[in-house]
Parts: sequence; structure tokens; C-alpha cells
Amino acid sequence: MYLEDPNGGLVSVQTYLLDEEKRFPGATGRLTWILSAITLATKYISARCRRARLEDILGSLDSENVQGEVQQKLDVIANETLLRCLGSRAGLAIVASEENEEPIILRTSNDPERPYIALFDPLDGSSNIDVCGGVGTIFSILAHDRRAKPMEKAVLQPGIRQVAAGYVLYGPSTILVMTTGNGVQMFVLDPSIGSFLMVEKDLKIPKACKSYSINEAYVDSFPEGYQNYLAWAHKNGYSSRYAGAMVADVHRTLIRGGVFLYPPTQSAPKGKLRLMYEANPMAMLVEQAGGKAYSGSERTMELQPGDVHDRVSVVMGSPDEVDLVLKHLS
Ligand code: P6P
Repeated sequence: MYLEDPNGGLVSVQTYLLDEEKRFPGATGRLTWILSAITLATKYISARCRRARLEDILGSLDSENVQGEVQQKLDVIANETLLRCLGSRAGLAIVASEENEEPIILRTSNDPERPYIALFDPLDGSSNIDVCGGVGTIFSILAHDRRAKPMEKAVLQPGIRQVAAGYVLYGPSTILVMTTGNGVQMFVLDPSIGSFLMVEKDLKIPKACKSYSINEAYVDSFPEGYQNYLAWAHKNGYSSRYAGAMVADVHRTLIRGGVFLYPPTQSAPKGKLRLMYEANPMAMLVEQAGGKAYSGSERTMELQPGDVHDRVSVVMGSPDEVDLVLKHLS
């Protein structure tokens, strides 16, 4: 059931953002405008995902993205939708996407009216599309750093500098989970009116839950500490859930508790997930919900990126469960 404001009114994501904006007397509304572009784009992406098989836009293209991964048709549609919706928004200096090799400079001048940077994974887990599995859009917003030379380097900021982060999960319902640094809010898209309606305010992750989420097929190539943790979990009554899409696995972990892990492997010695537009936004959400997010022994959001497509390992979720993993890694 959706939440109501003190007068019994509906709370849409726009209502929430405008209310939040009032907390900052000098607010220009540009962040709100950027987040509104993301909610517009994700409503369109949601509709295309739901009709993908009917419109024959399932499956992959003959192309690969910058990660060397085969692109799904919906990857390109999602990416172009976000670029179009964001590209016209005044407050953005730079956008960066998993699907684009280089960040896109929207205005070369250090225009004070462009104080933000948006980064996103337009359709995370897109290989799940053909089998009707969970997929999602992940986004991260940084304050623009005008001192950066060349300007593209402005995106290379640690996750602690994020001003907003979130994801939209295209599952049985379309769910928006986001934070602007003041707790985590959850909204569900009501397709009959085209609005994201608030269903949870200041969401908190359960402190503990005997559930882990990892691709155990790679267990032989995990570093020893992860192998020891899994052996311990097997003996201590843990269950395992793995959707193969970070958005779906992290969303379940946020709601039910537990821990999501993607350790280093032989094929991805630094980890597979991307720091800037997967690990960092999810880490901000998990920490804002009272959880923890680490990459090895380091707090994920304190890592200094060297490249916009840097990859990292992740351990994130309930504080007690992350501590148990870290204990086996140390
Ligand atoms: P694996 C999806 O391709 C993704 O980037 C994440 O969403 C997901 O957590 C991970 O890769 C799954 O990787 O190796 O288990 O298929």
C-alpha cells in the first residue's frame, strides 16, 4: 500500500523530491530536475522491457560494448533513452554510461549552471531479459569538479562524494529505490497513472540474516578467505539466493537482509562489478539503510577511481553479515 502525507495525499517521487529540496534554502532545483529525468527515462525503459518479446526487441545485437560484452537490444534502447532524457537537462555537465567508452561532456565551459555529473548502468543484468529475469537501471550523481583537467577527469571521485544514488528494478513491479543522503526511500510505479508512489520511507536493512548471494560456480577461483567463509556458512545453516543481476540481488538483500558478494576471480582479478556506476551507488544505498559495503578490506565508497570503468570486488549487506565475511577475509 502506498504511503500518504499528513493530509492523506499521495506521495509521488516528484512530491518527495520537491519536499527534500525545501530542506536546502539555496537549492536551485537542478538536482530535482536531473532525478526527474531519470524517473521519466526509467518509466519508458520499464514499458519497453515489459513489451520486449511482443516488439521483438529481445536478444543481442552483433555489437559489443566497451566492456567487451555482447550488447542486448534493450541495452542500447535503455542507454539512448537515458542519454536523451538527461542530455537536455540544464544541471548536468557530464554523463557517463557503462555503454559509452568515454564520459560525454554536455558543455565544455565550466558553466556554474551545470553543477552535476550523472553516471549510470542503463540496464544491469540485461542477459536476464530473454528469460524474464530481474534487470534494472543503476544511477549515481556526483557534484561537478570544475578544477578537473581535462574535464572528463571530474568523474573520477570516490563514492563518498555522491550526492544521490539509486536503482530501478524492472521486476514483477517496477520499483525505484533512491537516496539523496537523507535515508533510503522506496517507490513503486503505478502504471495506471504513470507515477512512482512512495511505499517505504527511511528503509532500514535487517541487522542480520543467514542468507548469502554469490555465484558459487567460481568458488575454486575465489581467494581463500571467501572459500573459508562459504565453508563456514554451509555449516551454519545459511541459505543461498542468486539472481545473476546485481540490482535484483542487492534489492532482495536490502529488504530481507543477508550479504551480496562478488569476489575477485581468475577472469576478473579485481572483481567484475564496476565501481562508479554499480558498486558505489549500491554502497551508498546500503550504508544509508544501515548496512555496510566493502571491496576487500576497504570501504567501497572510499576507493579512489583511476578510470570511469574501474572494476572492484564487493561484499555488501547487513552489518553483522558483512562483518562475518570480513572476519574470514582478514
Ligand atoms: P555472473 C550482470 O552482468 C552483472 O554485471 C551484475 O548485474 C551481476 O551481479 C553480475 O554481472 C553477474 O555476474 O558472473 O555471476 O554472471
